[in-house]
Amino acid sequence: MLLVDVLPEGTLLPRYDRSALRTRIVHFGFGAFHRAHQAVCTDRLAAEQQSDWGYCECQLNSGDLIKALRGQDCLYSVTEKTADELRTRVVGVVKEALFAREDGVERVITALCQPDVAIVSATITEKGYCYQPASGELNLTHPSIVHDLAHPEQPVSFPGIVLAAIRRRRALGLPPFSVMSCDNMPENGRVTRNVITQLAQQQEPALADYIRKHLTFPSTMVDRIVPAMTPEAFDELSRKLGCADPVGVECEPFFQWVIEDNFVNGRPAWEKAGAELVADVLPFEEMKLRMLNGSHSLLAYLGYLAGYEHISDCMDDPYYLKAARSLMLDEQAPTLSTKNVDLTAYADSLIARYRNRAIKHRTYQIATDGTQKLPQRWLDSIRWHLANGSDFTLLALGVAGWIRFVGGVDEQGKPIVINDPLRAELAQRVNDSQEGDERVAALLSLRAVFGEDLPDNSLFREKVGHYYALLLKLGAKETVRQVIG
Ligand code: NAI
Ligand code: CS2
Repeated sequence: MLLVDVLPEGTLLPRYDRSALRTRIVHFGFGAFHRAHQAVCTDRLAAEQQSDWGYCECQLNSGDLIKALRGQDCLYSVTEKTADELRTRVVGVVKEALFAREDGVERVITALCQPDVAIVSATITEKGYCYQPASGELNLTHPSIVHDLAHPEQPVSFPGIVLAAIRRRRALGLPPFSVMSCDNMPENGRVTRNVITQLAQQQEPALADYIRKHLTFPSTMVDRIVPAMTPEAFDELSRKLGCADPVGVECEPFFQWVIEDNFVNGRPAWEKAGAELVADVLPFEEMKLRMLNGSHSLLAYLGYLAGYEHISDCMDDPYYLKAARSLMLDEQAPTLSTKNVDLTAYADSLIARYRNRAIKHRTYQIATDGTQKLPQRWLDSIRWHLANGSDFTLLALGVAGWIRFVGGVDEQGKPIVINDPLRAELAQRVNDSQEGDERVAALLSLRAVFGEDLPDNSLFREKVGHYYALLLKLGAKETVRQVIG
């Protein structure tokens, strides 16, 4: 348990009056990222600007963290790490915490219907939105959505729960709130609006109209590398803190949060604590999703296959480093609508962050949920190159690496556990196809990911097939060396 009194000198403690905080934000997804990103920014505001914006944290699918958090007065630590510096802060802006399965979804809906609640935010991973990755539309066949359509008052999905609260607030005459996604999706505000409004449309078209008129869904670009905590990381953290903190996280010092300034019922002055409030987030998120997340995924699949456990290990291989930088500058940068940004300097700063050895960011972690990530990280860029007749070697190599990875067996013949909401479908396609061209064709015809166009594009199929064959023949390390060398 976190013991504030034993923490090392220099730890930043929440010395502000926590009882003055009000629950004005309900956040879904109390994962590593939220704890080290939005909550820290909001904590800075409370500490430095006497802000009274506090959180109710909600978990939908696992409760251990919520239990641990409640056991330590809703406090937890965030430690920023570089090779030679550690900085710990204890975050105090959480007022209450709920685990829907144990506390009951009714408690979550009641929390959302507190009159002071002005913002609902989320870091629930791409799959939490129950959308079709290729189109950004609600997946009406998703089991949780099928459930919520049948039981609108006992919903289980994020869109279903938020919708139930919107319905109730409207009936009670309470002001509407804004719903802000902080997940790595393109136009995450649009996706969030789509899934909630489309669910409403199925249940009660008048409610869908109300949402269109009265709610806003600000988009955000979020950036801070926050690896999942491992047992070893927790042990090391306990040694540094002088006590255990089961809710603690570690992250890099870098922090970026660009927010579309479009809130219906007020917002914290996040710009006073390091965020940027802008009219249009799209150029920022496109740049970040394609250059950072796109290169992360390339390193994740090809790095994992090569036996590199962490992103920083990939950076020790000069060919991998060069491949990541070349993907950013030669294949992603030209596709961007971003203006007035020095993309070379941006790429160099990303490489410098990837080299931070104090951050143990596993390639396996980044490789999870590939079906939800590929469209925004690679596939829109591939479409751009196909339309412009330009080269997309590394993007095609990345897709080939993903196919090799979801094949489920590594280069040493050991099984790879595939973590992906479409894993059953992936496994079926793998099992029903022969290794080689047939496997490539089976996976590229997954239209929920590759859309209606790419599966039928012969240049795309040929290029991916070519690099897949090289990966089988030479292995990932040698393929990257040959392609980039
Ligand atoms: P995490 O694994 O620590 O947390 C995932 C959270 O999502 C948990 O709270 C979990 O309960 C929730 N969740 C998972 N599936 C869900 C579902 N179907 N419905 C509702 N909630 C669900 O992961 P972490 O690191 O917090 O990342 C979460 C997301 O934050 C990422 O997927 C990404 O979109 C975004 N992000 C993460 C960054 C990082 O470096 N970790 C940086 C930038 C963005
Ligand atoms: C990573 C991101 O897990 C992943 O897929 O690419 O979480 C990445 O660490 C963040 O977006 C950095 O801001």
